[in-house]
Amino acid sequence: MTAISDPSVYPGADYYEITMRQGSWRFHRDGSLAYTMTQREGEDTPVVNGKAYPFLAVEPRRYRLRILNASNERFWRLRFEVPRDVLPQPTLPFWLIGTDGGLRTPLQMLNFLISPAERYDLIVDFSQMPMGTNVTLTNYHAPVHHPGMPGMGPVILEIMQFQVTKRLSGGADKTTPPKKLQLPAATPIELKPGTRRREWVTYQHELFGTMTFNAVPFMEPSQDFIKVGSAEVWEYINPHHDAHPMHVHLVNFQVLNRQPIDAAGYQADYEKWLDGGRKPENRPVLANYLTGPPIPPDPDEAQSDKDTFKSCPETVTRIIVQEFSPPTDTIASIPGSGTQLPATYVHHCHILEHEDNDLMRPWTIVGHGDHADGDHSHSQNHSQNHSQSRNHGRSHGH
Ligand SMILES: [Cu+2]
Repeated sequence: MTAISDPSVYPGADYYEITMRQGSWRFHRDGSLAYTMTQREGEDTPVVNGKAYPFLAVEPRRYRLRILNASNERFWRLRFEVPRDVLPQPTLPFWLIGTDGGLRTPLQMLNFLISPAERYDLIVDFSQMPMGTNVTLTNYHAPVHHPGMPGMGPVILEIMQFQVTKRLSGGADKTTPPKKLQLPAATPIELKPGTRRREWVTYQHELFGTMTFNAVPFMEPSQDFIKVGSAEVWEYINPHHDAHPMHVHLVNFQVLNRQPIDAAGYQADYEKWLDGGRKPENRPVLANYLTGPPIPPDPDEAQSDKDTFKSCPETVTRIIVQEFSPPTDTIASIPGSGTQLPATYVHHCHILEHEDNDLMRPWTIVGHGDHADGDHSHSQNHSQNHSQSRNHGRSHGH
């Protein structure tokens, strides 16, 4: 990714830059960390760059904030709140200029939802804030889990403050207004007819039981073979009540759409299919469980390249990958440093307890002529297992 602080490429874009690793922890009375998965319900203390409820003195100028959600389980809906007498509206608009897949066309926003491991690259303009104004980064309607349930887990409303107390240095803010920034736009990936679809079902037999993709444990060898250079649509079927931040290694992708499903019906029939020995012809056909039309991606997801996305509850979330191509050329003149095919990568949920237990699977890029499972593609109801179909002995994951 090109640094936008390079004036030869992006004149006027050398904003003051702050990298924010934003998470949340929970502390015992003696200051030690509580493990929220077993000891307490959810984190209750916002932490930015290692400090709880911090503040930062800023100048009345534009800042570039590069935000990583480093929480283990908390989704945030972030916005910048200002005192009532400062603006006609209670929140300060900002510009989104990049996501985890790189830079994008600037988009003015008021708030955004960020899941663990997602990154958002923003320009926030404090130049119209009177000296002494406190701008508070707040979490709006986002409980511990997403979407969560009202009253479940501690609520965090305020995260940190930007205090406009420093004098403007250098005489003036000479940076480009973000609206006029010419950044590389993410070209929408075109969905061509016949693009291979692959289903990833987040499967959990019962609450607190093992979580897997397609009821196959992580340690089982790869069953998914993708022809090098090909495009695919991956359909993440989530029949449960919480969202998962899914991360795919190696490739960037775009969020294509989301579509609501009959979650209980799908889960029941999926279990029946597992119990019946996973016969390919009996696998539940996703199209039969759709309960509404496709929903376009959120504004921050549209026209953005991504490597992490929200797999929403009771929903199929579709992502599209333009080209599965590992770096096969020699890297940094080191002989043999390029990737050799077949090459196996992983994708996983970014909530640590989910990925370790066992919501993570390998997938493999194969060369032309190598074994590939794309031969009976172009349908939604293919078996993930095809000729390798066998019951892995742990079909229930409980
Ligand atoms: Cu998860």
